[in-house]
Amino acid sequence: MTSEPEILFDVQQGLGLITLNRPKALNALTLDMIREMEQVLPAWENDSAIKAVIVRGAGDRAFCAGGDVAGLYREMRDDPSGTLRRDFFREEYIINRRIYRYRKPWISLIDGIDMGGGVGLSAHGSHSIATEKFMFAMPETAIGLFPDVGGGYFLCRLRGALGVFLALTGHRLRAADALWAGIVQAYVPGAKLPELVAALDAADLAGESSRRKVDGVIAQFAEDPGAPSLPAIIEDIDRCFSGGTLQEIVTKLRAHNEWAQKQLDVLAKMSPTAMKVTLEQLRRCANRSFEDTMTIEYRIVQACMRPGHDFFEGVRALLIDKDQNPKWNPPTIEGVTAQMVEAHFEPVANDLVFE
Ligand code: QUE
Repeated sequence: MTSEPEILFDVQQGLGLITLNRPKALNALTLDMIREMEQVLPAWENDSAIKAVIVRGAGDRAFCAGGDVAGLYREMRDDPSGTLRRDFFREEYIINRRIYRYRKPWISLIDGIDMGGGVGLSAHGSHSIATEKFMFAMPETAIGLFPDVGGGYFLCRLRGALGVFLALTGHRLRAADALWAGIVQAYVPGAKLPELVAALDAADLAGESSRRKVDGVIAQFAEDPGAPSLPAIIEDIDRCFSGGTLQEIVTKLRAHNEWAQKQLDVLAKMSPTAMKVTLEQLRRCANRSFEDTMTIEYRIVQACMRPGHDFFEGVRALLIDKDQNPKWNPPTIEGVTAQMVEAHFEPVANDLVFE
C-alpha cells in the first residue's frame, strides 16, 4: 500500500514550495506535517539557492482548516497518558515562531479556507495572498479552545476592537475584508496564481530588499476584491467589544442594535470558559513579543488539554459526533470564576520558553 505524503516539499528554480496535502481533511495540520516542516525550514533559510518560500494547500477547498484536533480528541479518549497533546502544540508554536522570524519572504497562497492552525502558518509570514475562495476565521471558542498559533500576537495588533470581535465570535472574513483589516496583503484571482508563482520564480529576489521585490511582483497580479463589509460595522464592533469584561461586552450588545443581537446569538453557542480565557489572553498578550505570546499560549493550551476541559466536549459536538450541541461546563459566563480563568495562565512543567 502506498499512501500519499501529508506534506510535499519541492524546490523550483529559486523557490521552496510547500504543499499541505491532506485535501480530504481540509489540509488540517498533523504533528508529522509540523515535524517535516521543522526538518526543512532551517535548511532552506540557510540555502543561498532558495530566495523565498511559498506555501499552499492541495485540493480546491482549503489552504488549511486548522490543527488536527480530531487526532487530539482520539488520543484523549483512547490513550489518556499519550504525548500528542503535549508535543503537538509545542512543535506547532515553534513553527509559528520560525515563520515570524524567517529571514526570507514567506508567501502564503490562500485559495480557500484558512482557519486556526492555518492562520498560524500564513499570518506571521511576510506575504499572504487571498483569492475569491479565501475564507478566514479564528473559530476556536466554538470548540472550547482559544485563538492560539500567535492569535494573541496578531489579533491584538488589528485596529480597535476588531481582534477581540474576531476572537470571540469566530466571524469569517472573505478577501476584501481581510485586505481591509491587514490580515492579507493582496487579492489575486485563483486562476492567476500559477502565473504569479512563475513570475516569482523568474524574479531576482536576492538581497536586503527581497520583501519589497516580492511586493512588486505581487502588485503585477493584484486586483480589486470589491468592497469590504467591515467598514459598515466597525463602529458597532468598537463600541461593543472594546475594553471591559465579557459580561460588560454582553451588556453593551444587549443595549445596542439588531446586529448586536445577532452577535449575542453567536456568543451564546461558544464555550463560556473559552470566551473568558480568550479575553484574558488578548489582554495579557497586548504589547508582548511574539516569543512571550507563545509562552503564554502554550500554558493556556496545556490547561485546555486537561481531562474534563470544554475542548474535548467542543470537538466531540462539532467535529466527531456532529450533534452541534456541546454541553459546556460551566454552562454560563457567570459560572466561570476568576480562579478558573487564572488556572489557564499558570506555568506548566514543560514551559515553552525561547532564548
Ligand atoms: C473550530 C476550530 C476548528 C474547526 C472547527 C471549529 C479547528 C479545526 C477544524 C478542522 C476542520 C476540518 C478537519 C479537521 C479539523 O475545525 O481548529 O481535521 O478535517 O482544525 O468550529 O477551531
